[in-house]
Amino acid sequence: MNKQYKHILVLTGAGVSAESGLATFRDAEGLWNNHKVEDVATIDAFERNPEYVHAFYNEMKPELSAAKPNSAHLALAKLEKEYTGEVNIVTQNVDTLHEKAGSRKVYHIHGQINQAVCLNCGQILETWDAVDTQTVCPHCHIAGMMKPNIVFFGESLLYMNEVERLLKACDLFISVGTSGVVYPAAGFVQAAKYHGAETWEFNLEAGANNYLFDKHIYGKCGTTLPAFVDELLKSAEEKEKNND
Ligand code: BJW
Repeated sequence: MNKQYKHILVLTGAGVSAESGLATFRDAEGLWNNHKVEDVATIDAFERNPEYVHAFYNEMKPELSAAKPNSAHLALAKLEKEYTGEVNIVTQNVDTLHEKAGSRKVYHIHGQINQAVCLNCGQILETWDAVDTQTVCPHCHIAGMMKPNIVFFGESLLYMNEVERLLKACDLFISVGTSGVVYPAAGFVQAAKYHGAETWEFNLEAGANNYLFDKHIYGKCGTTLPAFVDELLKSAEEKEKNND
């Protein structure tokens, strides 16, 4: 690796948490295997049957709360800590494994499982406990208006102003463990490329938008990412030594 990057932007998807034992969405044993997407992951579903949607996400909480970061999450945290340039993570995941690994600059564009948002006042309630249609908002004190802070199909993504700024600024864009089918996240690579970034894909296999990447590293990211991060850090160290 002979280039020194100043702004690295990492987009992660469910595949980065697969080696922590968490199901992905679209693989054979995927998260939605026993559920219809339109029953649990759309804003219409929530409006139609909030009890059912709350129950689906409440059921997931204990597993996600207990999950431990794997070597891919740890490698990204190490990169943020030790790399001379800036490193930001934009994650589609609702788990908190990047934070558990020690990453600080993490943007959850599809929300977080351990949060609920009040549809009356916008207040975020942070909790690993179950939230339901009786839950009272701690801010406006109205009951029955809390929604899991998860971005459903048909809803706007979170932190998009920040993400647009990061996409313009980055000179290396890395995508890890995402199938590249859900927009607008699947289009971030195109935006980064348009603004001049080098683009790398880490996945088990080619994602739907793989033609937009300059480099492809196929294999389990728990193995490929630590090797990539070590190489990046080593090359930065050598450049510093040689005063390049
Ligand atoms: C490994 C690995 C290992 C495994 N190592 N790799 C433009 C064009 C077409 C449609 C649209 C568009 N713009 C908007 C839309 C509509 C829609 C959309 O994209 N639909 C498509 C599906 C067609 N998007 C939206 O509605 C978004 N909102 C929006 O755009 O608002 C404005 C708007 C609305 C309506 C119309 C137009 C504009 C919101 C999207 C919200 C997504 N939310 C979800 C989950 C919700 C609930 C839940 O958690 O249950 O977020 S969907 C789901 O998919 C979840 C994920 O974050 C997301 C992405 O999945 P991800 O992470 O890629 O997982 P997988 O399973 O698909 O892939 C895993 C990958 O890992 C695989 O490739 C494996 O190979 C790999 N892997 N193990 C490396 N060890």
